[in-house]
Amino acid sequence: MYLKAILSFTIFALHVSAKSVHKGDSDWWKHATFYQIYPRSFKDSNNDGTGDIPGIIDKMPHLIDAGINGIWLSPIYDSPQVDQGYDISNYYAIDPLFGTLDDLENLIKLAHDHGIRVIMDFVPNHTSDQHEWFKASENRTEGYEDYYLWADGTPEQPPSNWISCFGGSAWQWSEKRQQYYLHKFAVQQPDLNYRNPKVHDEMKKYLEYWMDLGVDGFRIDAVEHAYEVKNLTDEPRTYSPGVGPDDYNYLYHIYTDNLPETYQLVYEWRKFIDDYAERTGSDTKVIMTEVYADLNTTMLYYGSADGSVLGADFTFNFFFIQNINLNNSNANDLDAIVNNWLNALPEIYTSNWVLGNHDNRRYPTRFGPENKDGFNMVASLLPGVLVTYNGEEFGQEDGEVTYDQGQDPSARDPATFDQVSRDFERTPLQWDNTTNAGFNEGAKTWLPVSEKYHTLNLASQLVEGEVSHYHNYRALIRKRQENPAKFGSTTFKALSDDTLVLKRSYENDHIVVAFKLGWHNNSVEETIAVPEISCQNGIVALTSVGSKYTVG
Ligand SMILES: *[C@@H]1O[C@H](CO)[C@@H](O)[C@H](O)[C@H]1NC(C)=O
Ligand SMILES: *[C@@H]1O[C@H](CO)[C@@H](O)[C@H](O)[C@H]1NC(C)=O
Ligand SMILES: *[C@@H]1O[C@H](CO)[C@@H](O)[C@H](O)[C@H]1NC(C)=O
Ligand SMILES: *[C@@H]1O[C@H](CO)[C@@H](O)[C@H](O)[C@H]1NC(C)=O
Ligand SMILES: *[C@@H]1O[C@H](CO)[C@@H](O)[C@H](O)[C@H]1NC(C)=O
Ligand SMILES: *[C@@H]1O[C@H](CO)[C@@H](O)[C@H](O)[C@H]1NC(C)=O
Ligand SMILES: CC(=O)N[C@H]1CO[C@H](CO)[C@@H](O)[C@@H]1O
Repeated sequence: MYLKAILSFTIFALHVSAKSVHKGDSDWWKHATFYQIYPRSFKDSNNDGTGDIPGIIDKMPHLIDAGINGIWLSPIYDSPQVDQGYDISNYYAIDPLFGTLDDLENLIKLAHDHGIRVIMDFVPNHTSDQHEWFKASENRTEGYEDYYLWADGTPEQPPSNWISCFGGSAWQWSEKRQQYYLHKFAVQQPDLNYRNPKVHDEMKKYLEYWMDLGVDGFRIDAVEHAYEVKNLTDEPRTYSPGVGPDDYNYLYHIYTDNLPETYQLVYEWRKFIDDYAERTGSDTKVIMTEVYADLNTTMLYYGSADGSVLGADFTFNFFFIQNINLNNSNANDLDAIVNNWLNALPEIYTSNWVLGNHDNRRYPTRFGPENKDGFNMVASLLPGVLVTYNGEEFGQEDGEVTYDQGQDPSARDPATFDQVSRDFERTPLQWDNTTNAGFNEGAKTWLPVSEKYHTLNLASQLVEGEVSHYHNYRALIRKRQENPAKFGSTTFKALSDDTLVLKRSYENDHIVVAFKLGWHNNSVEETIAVPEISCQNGIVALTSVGSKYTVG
């Protein structure tokens, strides 16, 4: 069968149904959809300008309706909020900005009542400088001396040339201790010393505390930064054009990033968490790791290929984020990214697909708004786990933020604010077209609400019978639970520079996605053979917004 004249930006999924029973069931998380909530921006229940845990509780009906299986909460722990909660001053307390421990317990209970799991962010790479451990360590209080990475130097000459991810030297002089401490991020975020066994014990205590409270797993933040070489050797220069000596990319991070000890640490945590689950008879507690690295390095965080050593249940697949962009990519690039990943992943492990998060521009901005539905179809119907960043389900786009309104500590230079700032993808969720997009009751919001909310909001996409990004997302989440999506074989390939096909097959049951990309804003019609659609009785199950096809 030929698909004739697929109009530009037309995407549709074809589904042929034939009832069949699958054999054996897998772990709950292996086909799950995890939904990342950025709590500051999700829903502000007390009108103080910042989202909070009661706000998440208010929006539980939406999460249930969407059909997601788990929420992952970006950090809500006690924090001076220098880096929006990634600078933790107490791992055992909830920041009052977000609510109380009772609120969190209520959220966990409510979520569990609806079959939704709760994943907490685990931020092991550093603490806040306001943490008691740091105060004690700086003071050389007995037992705490080596909780952080301290090194000698003079106020003029730091121990090495290492650079912080936020720019400038990664070393900060402490008058009090008369030594330098390492900070891979902000000055207020001293790095913990993982060569100290006491730090390992502290982290296990922390994991256990939250598992006792009922959380279903952890997303481990920035784990690649946990270790650096003992001898503190200078890193070599990259000699990249236009990159200054304060810029993180001035150096190759061969001595501070993704050291072999880092995988060992993940393997150690995995064992600890698995042992806990076994001891308490609970379901698998899932571990997801955040690592920006090449494909081979990324795979090492899963564990060994034969499964004799296990690491994360999955480590985020950031290749859509790292390797695809609107201006320079085409269907062949997508084909390569997906197939390279699937080929590199040892068979025993579970794949995962990520389009965006709180650290990268929203995907409609990176891939073009015409491709919103197409990418959701591909990401949700490829095998394995789907991770959705809040707002992606209805196609929220980047907000508009000026330098003066910016909150991101990594974007301190007005000249590079637009390239560096992560504020654009963090503006409040656009729930409806009322005041402040329904995020709160009108108080000034921590980041401005995008002006796009008048037309781009969830409520406008709930109209029964209309094709919308949200209706498509919701349908896809359900389709993910059908046999071809769960257990089927996978074909994903470029048919031309602008067209792709994804086919999942399980016995006589097939799901086919035909995707015409809108990369180049090209509205030329293309006639193309799609041999993957060979069945006689296929029906159009979903169409993208703007498609000329109709369901049925
Ligand atoms: C600092 O060190 C002194 C002397 O060891 C000790 O008495 C004091 O309690 C310490 N302060 C903190 C904050 O640990
Ligand atoms: C420092 O340690 C690293 C890793 O062990 C090693 O590759 C490097 O050569 C050492 N540098 C010096 C100057 O000893
Ligand atoms: C990645 O691993 C594969 C298989 O072990 C190997 O063939 C390939 O050269 C590696 N790629 C890089 C960039 O190291
Ligand atoms: C893509 O190209 C346009 C036009 O040349 C340019 O304005 C825009 O900044 C580019 N976007 C990216 C992400 O490079
Ligand atoms: C606001 O949204 C509601 C429901 O989504 C819609 O009925 C109404 O027309 C919208 N108003 C404006 C001014 O867009
Ligand atoms: C696509 O190109 C047309 C004609 O050049 C232009 O009017 C339209 O705004 C463009 N659309 C996008 C999404 O860039
Ligand atoms: C990769 C990365 O930068 N991850 C996080 C590690 O911690 C910093 C500082 O708190 C966060 O900003 C990052 O998001």
